[in-house]
Amino acid sequence: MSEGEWNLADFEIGKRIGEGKFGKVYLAREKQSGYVVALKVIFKAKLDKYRYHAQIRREIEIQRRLNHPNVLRLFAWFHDEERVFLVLEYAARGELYELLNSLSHFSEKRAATYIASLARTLAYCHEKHVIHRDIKPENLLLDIEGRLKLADFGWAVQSNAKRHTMCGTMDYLAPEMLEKRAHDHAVDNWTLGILCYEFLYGAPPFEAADENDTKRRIVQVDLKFPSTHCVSVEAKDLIRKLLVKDSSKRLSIQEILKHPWILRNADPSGSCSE
Ligand code: N15
Repeated sequence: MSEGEWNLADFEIGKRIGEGKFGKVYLAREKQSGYVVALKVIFKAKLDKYRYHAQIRREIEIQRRLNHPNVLRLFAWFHDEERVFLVLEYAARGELYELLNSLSHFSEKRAATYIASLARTLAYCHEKHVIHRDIKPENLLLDIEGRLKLADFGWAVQSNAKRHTMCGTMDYLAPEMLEKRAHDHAVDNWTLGILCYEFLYGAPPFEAADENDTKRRIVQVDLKFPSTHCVSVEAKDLIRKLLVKDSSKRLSIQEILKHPWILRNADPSGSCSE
């Protein structure tokens, strides 16, 4: 697909494959090339003017600046009177979240492979001064080869200074965001710890009956490793070194990639076939 002016008539629309905050996602095929994409349809009426301009435009700008094999591509966008259409990369194996649900939890090999590939992707984003801030299984997709694709930069920010704003889903939020303190790219490293735990145990570590309890558990770093799951000492070591309250003491991305658990378990190809 090349750059240019696109419109809805250029696409054959297939089944619905997703539903997000702002719109529905359909499988679609560009008629001339036969190229299969994910077409996201956002009704302008569902966005007030401020959000439309501020949020969507910002997301488009962020996505445009990122060109990495593990970042879901935004190929083009266009709009008509009522709708905005985003032409997105199609990830054939769908949501990581679904896979985690169906397997209950991942093997150490699979978990380490995803964590390593996320760490490399975040290193790239951070280099481009983008903090994702909303990494969670729902925002992770898998391509035809089982490689991870980071999608949805709905909460991402371009980081030139430390930020003070509050947003996102509780379970994945770092203490400094919950406490509305200044935060930087280390919030994404915290989230890697949360995800690593969730991949291995099937549920995030600070899950609780209500949001206040979750928040309390996060700010106290009330971390427990249930013995019902057989998780290696090295995996727990990595999780403990990421879920550290003081953001300056968390493992860096480079240290994650050199951690013995990653070196021992992660598949360098980034896809897991077991
Ligand atoms: C404003 C703009 C630049 C934001 C760009 N990012 C997004 O819109 C984030 N986003 C990505 N929102 C939805 C998607 C999305 C892309 C959702 C699902 C898919 C997608 N590509 N491929 C899929 C997909 N493939 C599937 C295969 C099987 C079952 C479900 C699937 N979903």
